[in-house]
Amino acid sequence: MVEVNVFGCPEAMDKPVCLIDTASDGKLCVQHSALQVLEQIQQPVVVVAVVGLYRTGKSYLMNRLAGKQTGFALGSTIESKTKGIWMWCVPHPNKAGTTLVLLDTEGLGDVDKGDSVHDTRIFSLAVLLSSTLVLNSRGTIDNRAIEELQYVTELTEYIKIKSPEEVVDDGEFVKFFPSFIWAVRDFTLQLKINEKDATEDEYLEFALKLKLGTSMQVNNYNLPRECIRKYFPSRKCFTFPFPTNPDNVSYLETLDPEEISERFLEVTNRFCQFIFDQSQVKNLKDGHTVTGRVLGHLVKTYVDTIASGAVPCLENAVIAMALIENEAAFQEGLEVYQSGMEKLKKSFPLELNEITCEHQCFSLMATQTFMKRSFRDSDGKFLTSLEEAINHQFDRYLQDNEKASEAKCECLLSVLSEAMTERINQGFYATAGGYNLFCQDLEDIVNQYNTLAYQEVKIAEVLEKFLQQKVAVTTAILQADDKLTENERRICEERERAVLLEQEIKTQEERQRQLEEKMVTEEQNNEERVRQVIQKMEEEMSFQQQETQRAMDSKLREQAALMEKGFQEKADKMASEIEQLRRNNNEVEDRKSREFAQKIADQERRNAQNLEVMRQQHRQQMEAINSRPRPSSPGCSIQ
Ligand SMILES: Nc1nc2c(ncn2[C@@H]2O[C@H](COP(=O)(O)OP(=O)(O)OP(=O)(O)O)[C@@H](O)[C@H]2O)c(=O)[nH]1
Ligand SMILES: [Mg+2]
Repeated sequence: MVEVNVFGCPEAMDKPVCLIDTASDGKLCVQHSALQVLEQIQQPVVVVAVVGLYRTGKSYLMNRLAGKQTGFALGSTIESKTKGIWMWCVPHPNKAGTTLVLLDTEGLGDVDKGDSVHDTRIFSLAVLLSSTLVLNSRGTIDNRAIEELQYVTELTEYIKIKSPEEVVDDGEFVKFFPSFIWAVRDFTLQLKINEKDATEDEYLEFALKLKLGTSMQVNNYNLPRECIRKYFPSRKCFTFPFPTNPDNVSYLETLDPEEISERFLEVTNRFCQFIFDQSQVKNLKDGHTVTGRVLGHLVKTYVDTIASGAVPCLENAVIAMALIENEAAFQEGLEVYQSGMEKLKKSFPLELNEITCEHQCFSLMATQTFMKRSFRDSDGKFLTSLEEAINHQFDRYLQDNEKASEAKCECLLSVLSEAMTERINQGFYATAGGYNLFCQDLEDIVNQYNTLAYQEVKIAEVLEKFLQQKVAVTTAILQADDKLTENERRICEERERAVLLEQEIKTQEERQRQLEEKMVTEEQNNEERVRQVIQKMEEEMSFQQQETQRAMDSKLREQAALMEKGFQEKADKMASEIEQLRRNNNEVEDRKSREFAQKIADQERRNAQNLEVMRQQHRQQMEAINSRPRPSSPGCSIQ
């Protein structure tokens, strides 16, 4: 099992594992242990997949990308070696905090196997899962090499963008497809076009040039080329010379560097460096960054879809991912809040403002954590659930704090009144002048209590209860005090009631003050949440724009190239695709703007509703306080 450190980065995946296999019934299936590896990688991933005919050195090249001589198994016979899709996760050599996921795929076109549907599935999975697709072939990029790439022309049957039922909609593939690199192995020709030196990229462009004409033959010639040009947002080519002398080639992985051609090593290094520098982090449709964990879900979703006989659909995958990720984002956010508050709970009872302050801080952290992971929570359903769950928990923590405070206040009063209770039990106050003594003792207790418990949320309520409990004793002592006249007794009784009433009002005022404090916190929290929602929405919008821009640039480049080469009709078709892309994008932006406005409005409405509930409670408490007759002259002792 791979070790993963606290940052969710694989530290010691010392060899590749099988990610997708073929079950005995011939269906593709995901390897659970590989998903477990991905599940633990919380970092964004750059995914490089290699595809191509069998026995062309794909696994060897992937090992070079992992910086290793061995790893993905190489075969030295003519039989195909790699089966299914294998995966190797290594720390990205250039981009800190990013994991490089290498996907080595089963060789295509194995005559023994002779299953082209299986091959196209492997090919389309590599396209769907990678951010950079390396196409590996041997010899030259001639017509045969391109014809062998029929898989590209079949992608419209194997990948859908919006719904599994849609008829061909490949105009938007470029938005979601990986960058494309053609690695030509054992390239022995001179890089010259029309007698002039050419770069590797020019060589690729030359090979992908379309032919003028409309005959079936020309169409067949053009189709794979058009697909490559149209689907992939960027193209790059590397031509590798023969790696070593023919006798050694089967033992490449065991050779010392001196035995490998310098030119070969130079191209290999340049190839690796290009991938390390230029390969982008994998994004989902809509721009959400793919982490190892999300990649695992993606693999499972796509493979299960294929195994069920359906066609993987990008939009459905995003919806499925959003559901999984938003649910997980909710849990993660709540855990952040809970673990912070649980630590705080150890120091309960605390002053209310200490708790609200910490609540504010943790609930902000929880929302941030949620926002970081969530995406496409367009109606704010998950964010609302998080808010509600946090508020619910907050109320529970407040109650826990109140209970702790109550226990502390009760304990304090019991200690402070111990001597007085003793005196009551001994009949100490049951004498002439006893009432006055009792009142003085009680006043001392109350004063000390107020000094010691001034920070307690339950200070007033517990004192009120304490005084209520003493009413019977107080009355008995008052009645037993012969020193007092009937009239004085009445006055005293009157004062006793006033004291109780005053304490009751204090309790309510304290509750009111606490509610006000909560309201202020809530209002600040709401403002912050709205700010975070806006920020997240702007980020999503900007991703969307970048994605469209990338597709637009690629299409404009293709259109210009077509016009230059005289393919007016194709260029016009491309122009209408560009127009369609622009229209779609405008529609999506409009829809998103409306969704965003709605989401903010909903958020604000919810905030207002919450506050209104509190305000109402506040008003009711206020009315209760105001409806109480105010005590005229509080005090408990007759001086
Ligand atoms: N001629 C030549 N042979 C190579 C090159 N790179 C690797 N090989 C050798 O070719 C054989 C097959 O290499 P692999 O890396 O297993 O090829 P593969 O494309 O992964 O093969 P499959 O998994 O069967 O599709 C091994 O013996 C390698 O040593 C190369 O650039 N040129
Ligand atoms: Mg292989």
